[in-house]
Amino acid sequence: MANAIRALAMDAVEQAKSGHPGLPMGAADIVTVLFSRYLKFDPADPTWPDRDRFVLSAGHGSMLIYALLYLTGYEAMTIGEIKRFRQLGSLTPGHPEYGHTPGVETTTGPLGQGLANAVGMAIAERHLAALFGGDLVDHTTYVLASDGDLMEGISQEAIALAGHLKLKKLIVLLDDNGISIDGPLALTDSVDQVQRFEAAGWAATRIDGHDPAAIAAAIEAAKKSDRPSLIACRTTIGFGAPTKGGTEKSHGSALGAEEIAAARKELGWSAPAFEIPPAILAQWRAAGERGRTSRLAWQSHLAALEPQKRAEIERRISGELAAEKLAAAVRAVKENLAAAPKEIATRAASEFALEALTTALPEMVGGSADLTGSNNTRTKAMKAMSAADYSGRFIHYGVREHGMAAAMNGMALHGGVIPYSGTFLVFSDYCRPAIRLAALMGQRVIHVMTHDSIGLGEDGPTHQPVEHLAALRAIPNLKVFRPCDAVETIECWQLALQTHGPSVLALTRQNVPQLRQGFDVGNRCAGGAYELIAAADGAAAVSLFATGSEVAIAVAAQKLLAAQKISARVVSVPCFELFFAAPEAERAAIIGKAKVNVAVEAGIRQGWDAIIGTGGAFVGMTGFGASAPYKELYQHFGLTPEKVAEAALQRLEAS
Ligand SMILES: Cc1ncc(C[n+]2csc(CCOP(=O)(O)OP(=O)(O)O)c2C)c(N)n1
Repeated sequence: MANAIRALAMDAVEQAKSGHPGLPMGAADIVTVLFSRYLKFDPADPTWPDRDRFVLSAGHGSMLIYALLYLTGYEAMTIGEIKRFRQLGSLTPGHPEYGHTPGVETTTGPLGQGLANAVGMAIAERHLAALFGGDLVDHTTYVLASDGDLMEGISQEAIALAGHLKLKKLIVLLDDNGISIDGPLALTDSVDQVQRFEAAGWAATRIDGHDPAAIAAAIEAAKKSDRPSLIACRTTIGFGAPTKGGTEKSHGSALGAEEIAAARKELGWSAPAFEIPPAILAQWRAAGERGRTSRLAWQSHLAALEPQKRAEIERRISGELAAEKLAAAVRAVKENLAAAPKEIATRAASEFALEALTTALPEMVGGSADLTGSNNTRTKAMKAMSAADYSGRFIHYGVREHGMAAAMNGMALHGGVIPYSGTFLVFSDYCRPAIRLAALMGQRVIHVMTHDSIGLGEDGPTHQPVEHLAALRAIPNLKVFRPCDAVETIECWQLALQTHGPSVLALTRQNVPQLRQGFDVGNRCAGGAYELIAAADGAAAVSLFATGSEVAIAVAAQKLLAAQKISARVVSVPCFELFFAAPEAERAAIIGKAKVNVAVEAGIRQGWDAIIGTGGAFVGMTGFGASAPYKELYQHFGLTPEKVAEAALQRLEAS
């Protein structure tokens, strides 16, 4: 059975003249034992909520999972798809892609991410089991990881968090082949992974990864453990390839016809390319049918539940929001703000919003990377999640931004929860690879990123984001919200929750006035930008655009211009991505026809030309910030109403 995986991997990579045969050939025995005896899954229902998760963290070995999907009988994964490995539009892309290939649980390729996603999946499983009971939620998350996964820094954050939370249903199988691209691991690494995992609170063991009995015994022991488990499986990369096996030559290129012929001989595999002998295919298909009974039993159990409980569980699994509850929560917050306007930081406004939102939406699971008090992400009622109580809805992720962001992806992929969490905006760089993958996968994760400009003041340039808004806006399919006041903050929260993809909420440390007075039924942020204040009389000579804390500066600049008889309007731009997605005519109407466009944002100009044009004036940052009280910094860097008015006047004179 394992040789079937090896043959398919060799043949597909050979046909594509591209790909990685070494890992699937080396790890074939491990996954054969796992899929034929332990993994709880049903190819007939790839999204069965109580299935075990299998994460191929070493995504370069994608032929391993494609072979498994074909062999175990996932309908979509035909031999034709295997033959079209790495070709445009095939179900067998270079690295496994979530949402593209049924049976692929997460997109992997950037090493370390899959392992950290799996930690999030295991967290979600424990949390939901605590809420809904072990008869409905009881599955294991398995990871196949490579040496490269464990060399990446993110792996340390992931394993430390998993060990601390005692995620006993997380089992990592290490393809311990001692080879990476440059050659033997001895060139670069001398970590004892068993000791390393043990130190992080895991059960860890080392076995022969080509011995099915040892693999089975280790998995059985891991399933009984009260801790997460590492099984380091000693393997030979490219197992069976007589000259390239055991070396980096089998890692990432086609083996060549001669080597493949010799490998077939060595493995005793005489079937032609892409053909699996019927008896072996039948054994694999039988392995694929093992889970059917438990899937059906699970479904009947769900169907027999009291209707209200069942409906709630089904709603949570589907990711559908309780629309009326959300609308009522948003409305209540906005009515409250209309009745008693608040001059508060948008991070505080976010906490105010969260009090209502987390009550309305029990699926929201919050957190922070050790900045809970600064990010304002924990509401009063939220209990912390711990190894002793997984029902808690707030995760203290520790100082682990990257691991946190990747775990959030895993939680969202698992389903049943909406993860949100916090750090400083400047540390979005520490989360960026995971945010990018959330965008690629279209996962609803919400990053509260506070201290969003020089407005954080005294902590200085190391902590002051300058290029971060532009850098985040550059990621396709990510929404970056920068609300200007408490009302926009709840509106942006609503939009983030309604988005099938990731969002960043960039929020201030410093207080901002409530510019939106009165009550608006609709969500004015939904179009991404809107006219906050129209020109006082006639057509505007100047359009002032701003986001977040700088909207108040634009409003003050408008008054200065009015004193000089210059008519200006103010446009708030809480979300570029929504604005750019609006129909051309709406965008043109919001940009307006003023002679002069001026934008103000405490960040770099990059990206703004699409709104203000290359001829527009930009008042913002051109370099790093400095350490001082924030009001002085705004003066020092010229982010003031006077400078905005001056920029407008200069352009008017020049035009
Ligand atoms: C973050 C990241 N850096 C670099 C790479 C490129 N890369 C792909 S596989 C690999 C290492 C291969 O070694 P290992 O993980 O042990 O896999 P094996 O050779 O055993 O297949 C590297 C550096 C990557 N995919 N992700």
